[in-house]
Amino acid sequence: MIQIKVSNPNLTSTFPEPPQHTMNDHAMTIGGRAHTGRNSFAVCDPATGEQIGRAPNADRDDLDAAVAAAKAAFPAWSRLEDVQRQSAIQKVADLIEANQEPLARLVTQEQGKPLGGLGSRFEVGAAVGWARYTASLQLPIKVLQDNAEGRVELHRRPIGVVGSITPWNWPLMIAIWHILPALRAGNTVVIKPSPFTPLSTLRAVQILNEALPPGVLNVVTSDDSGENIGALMASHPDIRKIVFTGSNATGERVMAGAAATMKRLTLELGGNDAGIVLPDAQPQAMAEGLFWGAFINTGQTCAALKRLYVHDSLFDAVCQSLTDVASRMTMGHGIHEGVALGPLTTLAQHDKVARLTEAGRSAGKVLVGGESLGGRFFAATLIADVPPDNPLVTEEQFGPVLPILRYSRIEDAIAMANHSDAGLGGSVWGTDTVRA
Ligand code: TXE
Repeated sequence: MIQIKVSNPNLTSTFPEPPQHTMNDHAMTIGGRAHTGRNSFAVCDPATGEQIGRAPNADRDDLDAAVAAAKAAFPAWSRLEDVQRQSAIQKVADLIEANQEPLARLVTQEQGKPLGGLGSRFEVGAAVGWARYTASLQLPIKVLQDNAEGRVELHRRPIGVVGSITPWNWPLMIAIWHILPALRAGNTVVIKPSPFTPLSTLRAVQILNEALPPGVLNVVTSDDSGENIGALMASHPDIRKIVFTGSNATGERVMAGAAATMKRLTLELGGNDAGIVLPDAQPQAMAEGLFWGAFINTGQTCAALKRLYVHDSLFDAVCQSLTDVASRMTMGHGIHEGVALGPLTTLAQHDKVARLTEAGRSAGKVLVGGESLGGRFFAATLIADVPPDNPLVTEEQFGPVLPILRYSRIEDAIAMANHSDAGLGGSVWGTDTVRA
């Protein structure tokens, strides 16, 4: 065990010895067959920086082969009876469930979240749940109008090849969110995971192919160092729709790239969710819920709580109870049981969190944490009385740092919460749920 003490005496972060990795090469799946590509790139464990495997570095030809395979598989897959696709997706859910533990370990190794708690076992379990839910969906013909003037029906039809581009924060669950609704509706898919977390997607697609006809689901991986495969997907003439989860800036590029081919788009981009604590809330009772709302996956979650507005009357009590919870959390290598918080997945993300923490510190009061613990580890940090126009409040920190702001009139809290051009969610905390 390596123990690291940071400036706050309450916060002791424990770094267990890193596990031994087995070096694996992972293949893409194109047309139901393993495909290694001409080159490969290293994938590293964010907790140690050490290489845990290599992924194929796809070029334009590999992408074209994957799209061609998906296009060729589309007619037969889209003509199947609906119940046949439902049963294939049920089988997919069974396969993910049967491989839950190895997939969870792969997610922890390449992404950093702990195995337990709200970590990678939770992520793979959620993927199983979403798969079963998607399989259960009915796609009935909907009658929109049926009267003397006429009858109008809504029919849902597949559109062809769907391209999926995923990020590194919840690589497996987001892959399942992208892939399965598209397949369920009769489309075929080419997925490209983030270069930081390609291994769990490569493995999951291999496994899913056991339940699917060849070409229905294909995967390409790239480290974006040569031709940008995501950008090529956005402009590809044989891809009819892109589903993308990632940053605003890349989302804009996907939209621009897709314009010439008039693709349909689903873009899930940055979030900056506000939480409002009402005067009738119970600080101690809600402290764990608030903490995990913000710090799940070390804060690297699209719809995590990213700024907290607390009523004056219980500001100090909320700060204290949140500090107590944060101080109890163990940070370390996620592969070890008992670790609650892992590292940031990328160095860029670590540096972004450090920059925004400095901005928050310059204007507010650090209650706990406030600094890097070395490598990609950053201490769970709470900063009180941060002004509303501080970058830590206005930008998406996407890390383990929560600014806490004070309000006295609820109208002001609502105005501050709404003063943002970002999504994605929000929360209100109190005991009177009708008032909340
Ligand atoms: O995302 P990118 P990054 C936010 C978060 C984070 C920031 C940057 O704030 O700090 O984004 O993360 C592929 N055309 N979120 O740099 O670049 C890329 O290979 C098409 C919030 O990792 O958006 C990867 O597969 N695709 C978000 C995917 O886009 C391109 C979750 C996402 O990478 C491309 C993740 C291009 N030109 C980050 N360039 C959330 N809210 O959930 C790269 N890609």
